[in-house]
Amino acid sequence: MSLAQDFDARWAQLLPVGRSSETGGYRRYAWTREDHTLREWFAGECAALGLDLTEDRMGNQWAWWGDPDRTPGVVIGSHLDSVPDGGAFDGPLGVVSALAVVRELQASGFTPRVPIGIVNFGDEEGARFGVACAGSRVLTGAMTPERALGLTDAEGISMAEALRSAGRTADIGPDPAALARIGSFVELHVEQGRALALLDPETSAVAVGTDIWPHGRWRADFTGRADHAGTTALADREDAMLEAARFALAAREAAERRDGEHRCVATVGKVSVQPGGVNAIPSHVTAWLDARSPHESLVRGVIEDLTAMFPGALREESWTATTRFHDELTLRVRDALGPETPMLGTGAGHDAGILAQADVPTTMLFVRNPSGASHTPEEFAEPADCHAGVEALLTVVRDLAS
Ligand code: HGY
Ligand code: MN
Ligand code: MN
Ligand code: MN
Repeated sequence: MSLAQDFDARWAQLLPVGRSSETGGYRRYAWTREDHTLREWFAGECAALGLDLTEDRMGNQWAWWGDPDRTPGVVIGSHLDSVPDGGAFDGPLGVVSALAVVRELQASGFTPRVPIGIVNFGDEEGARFGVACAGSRVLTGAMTPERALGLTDAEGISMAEALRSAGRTADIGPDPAALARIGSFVELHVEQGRALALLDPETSAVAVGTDIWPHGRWRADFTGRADHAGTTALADREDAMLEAARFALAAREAAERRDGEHRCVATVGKVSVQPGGVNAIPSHVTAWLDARSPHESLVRGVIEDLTAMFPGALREESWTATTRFHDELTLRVRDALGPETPMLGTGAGHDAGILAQADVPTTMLFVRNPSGASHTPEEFAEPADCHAGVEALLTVVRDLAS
């Protein structure tokens, strides 16, 4: 079986899991039934390749070809969870490619100089508990276990409870031993903006990552007073939604003031309204803000503006500083793929960024996405470009593990 055929066969296996028949999008949240199915699938595929499967203290899955005690090794992989109504590629493309690469290396009789690992990071999107890259943040110590366990989902279920319901222990924590096994990490990922889509279609379908924009998530709480939507005069209302609406507009304007050549974006993509009745005046609204820019000072400026306008409302949920991938590794990967390979920074967050922050030599490969869209079912990569991505990953792993 060719590398492309093997990739296609694995890809097809994943497509039905957590897919909405209405939108074609995916809902694969941490520690749910879908997540369990995906973790079992990953474990099964790794077992079939004869890999040694372990979990770190946060439940991230690691599969090693070669003796894990002879590490540090070369690690590839990504995540299998999704945002609400996400696309098929964000995450799974990297995991499926990694499995196909290892099978190809085995079939071709390659003898790795160091062990090769495949990782499936848990809870990358933070779709359920609000903090993105929760798996890698706890692994590296960027988020404390106490904080992670206390995060709650939309139903008020804490991560601690979710772990227990999934039949797991809540004894999570940083895992320096698991981290020390990673000599280098290369995460292959679908491109999530217009950058590669804007390249000439004749040029490379694959780019090498250079950096991740600083980005963060904040939560803003607005309190009003519940009352009857029909009988309460407008003048007599304390409607929490109005403040939340002003907040969303103010966030947009604060980003716009800083946007331009230097790019700055802010998004209120999630709100929760209490009591949540069509005929009740909102007594409480929580709005979540995501803000990013290539320049930390611009994001900080947005937050300062909003803090001044809405005193006491804002609370930081997560912050990731500017991340530059490992220069030497990035250049080596680029050289392995050819000097014409484009280099690309990204406004999207990744587990690779969290590992880079923890001083693990890390870089990324991006596969062209002609829609430029992501976190929506419109996200797309041509099969030929996916195959080019797997080939590129194969080339890189051969180089790094020889
Ligand atoms: O939100 C993000 O940037 C992501 O894709 N995890
Ligand atoms: Mn994503
Ligand atoms: Mn992703
Ligand atoms: Mn009534």
